[in-house]
Amino acid sequence: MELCSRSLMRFTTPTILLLFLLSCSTFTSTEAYDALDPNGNITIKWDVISWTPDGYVAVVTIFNFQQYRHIQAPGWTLGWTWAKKRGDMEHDGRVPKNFTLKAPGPGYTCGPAKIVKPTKYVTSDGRRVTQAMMTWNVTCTYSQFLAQKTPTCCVSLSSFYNDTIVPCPTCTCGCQNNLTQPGSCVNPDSPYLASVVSEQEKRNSYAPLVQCTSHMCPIRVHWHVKVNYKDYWRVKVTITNFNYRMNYTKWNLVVQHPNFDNLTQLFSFNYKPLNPYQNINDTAMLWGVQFYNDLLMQAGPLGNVQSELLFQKDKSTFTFEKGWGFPRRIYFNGDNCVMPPPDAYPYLPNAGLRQNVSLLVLLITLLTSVAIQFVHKLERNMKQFLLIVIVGEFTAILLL
Ligand SMILES: *[C@@H]1O[C@H](CO)[C@@H](O)[C@H](O)[C@H]1NC(C)=O
Ligand SMILES: *[C@@H]1O[C@H](CO)[C@@H](O)[C@H](O)[C@H]1NC(C)=O
Ligand SMILES: *[C@@H]1O[C@H](CO)[C@@H](O)[C@H](O)[C@H]1NC(C)=O
Ligand SMILES: *[C@@H]1O[C@H](CO)[C@@H](O)[C@H](O)[C@H]1NC(C)=O
Ligand SMILES: *[C@@H]1O[C@H](CO)[C@@H](O)[C@H](O)[C@H]1NC(C)=O
Ligand SMILES: *[C@@H]1O[C@H](CO)[C@@H](O)[C@H](O)[C@H]1NC(C)=O
Ligand SMILES: *[C@@H]1O[C@H](CO)[C@@H](O)[C@H](O)[C@H]1NC(C)=O
Ligand SMILES: *[C@@H]1O[C@H](CO)[C@@H](O)[C@H](O)[C@H]1NC(C)=O
Ligand SMILES: CC(=O)N[C@H]1CO[C@H](CO)[C@@H](O)[C@@H]1O
Repeated sequence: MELCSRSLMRFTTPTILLLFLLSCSTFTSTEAYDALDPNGNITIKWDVISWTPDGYVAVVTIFNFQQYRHIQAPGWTLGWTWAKKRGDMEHDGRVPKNFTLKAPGPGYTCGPAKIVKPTKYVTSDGRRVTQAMMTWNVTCTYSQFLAQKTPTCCVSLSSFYNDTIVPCPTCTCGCQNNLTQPGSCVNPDSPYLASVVSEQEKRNSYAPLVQCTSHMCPIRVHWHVKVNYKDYWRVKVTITNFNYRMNYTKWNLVVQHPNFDNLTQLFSFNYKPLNPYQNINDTAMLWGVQFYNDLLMQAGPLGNVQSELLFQKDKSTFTFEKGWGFPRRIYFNGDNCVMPPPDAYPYLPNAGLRQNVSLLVLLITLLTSVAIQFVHKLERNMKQFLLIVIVGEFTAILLL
């Protein structure tokens, strides 16, 4: 990802020169254990490349091996302490220890520096291979629990088969509280909106300034089950930014749903299946199309991006019952989005009455589906007309 700076040079003590490289293994993933990215970690490689009379020169490379957790503005910081001089180092080299990685906030835990096989370098002409004098590896893993972050993202749900729109749970990311924290959120129609936002910008903090909502989250992901076809079904996903202080560049969404093994088409987002467990393809990473919607603009009329997903039904597993059509898990930029409680999901009308399928019901279903397929090809205003006619005919048949 682009959020990696190429190389950073830093002098720490006068005796040790460190050259920083941040390796961005493409668009690549962590909680200390994240079920969707079990091998995700950040690895710091510390290569001593030459000895100097009073110390050494080292190249420090940071590899982000996480599938979907990238480093956001204002960037990362790496800290460490020096171990006491050790007799087993031939030179007066100093061993770094107790690494702390902020990327940018807390959340990462780094293990000890381990001496590993020295890195080999191929010279630029490709003819010689040199090798580091010494190499240490440090592995850092992320834990959302450790980050002690309040949620930053929530999910709302709706469907074509039920009018109910299930909103994000109230107070997911905070509560509106005019008494103790006036100004904790902004009303979009406030005449002072512009001045509040620019005031906050001057303070130069990265704390979100959110639009007043019942959930108070900077990000909401809405999943709408839009259409049911014979062999396919269609979902519309909308990501809305409620934060007036953040343009999310290179955002990403991780979605877990069992039908991702048969995703047929995806509009206006990029897609990559994540296979944490080889043979289960139920998780996907979605991200924006460059120059089109890879930038999720700050709160306001432009602060949203959307896509439609077309899934092929697997007749043995597909159902709209029991909320099957809704996602199991959603992450925005690596952070878990809070879902509404399962018992609030929109459900199929008359779900309780379905056991008694009479011949009449079968007949109605058959005729309606024939009618609807036919009508699909016609204009919208024609549709109502035609449906009425067919229902009329149907009534006639019944009366006969
Ligand atoms: C760190 O991630 C890489 C790539 O996924 C993996 O090969 C390596 O084993 C991981 N390291 C640890 C200590 O988990
Ligand atoms: C490691 O660093 C942290 C924070 O800088 C400090 O609280 C802790 O005591 C250090 N641990 C060791 C073993 O030096
Ligand atoms: C040390 O880290 C680098 C970069 O991830 C990796 O290529 C190397 O295999 C690691 N060494 C060991 C012994 O894990
Ligand atoms: C907070 O204050 C604003 C304006 O003063 C008002 O419009 C809004 O309804 C208040 N919200 C709550 C939860 O009291
Ligand atoms: C977001 O981008 C727009 C257009 O580039 C810019 O006007 C606005 O100031 C940016 N907002 C933030 C919070 O960076
Ligand atoms: C999972 O997805 C990968 C990559 O698209 C594909 O190669 C593999 O066959 C899929 N496996 C299953 C079980 O769908
Ligand atoms: C739609 O789903 C809600 C639950 O979210 C339920 O209370 C309501 O009765 C359902 N509507 C119909 C028409 O079944
Ligand atoms: C469905 O049929 C069962 C018996 O076959 C009956 O007890 C039940 O009341 C019926 N339910 C409805 C909604 O008609
Ligand atoms: C209906 C359908 O196409 N099902 C396929 C979904 O994907 C799995 C795994 O790729 C296939 O085995 C199914 O046949």
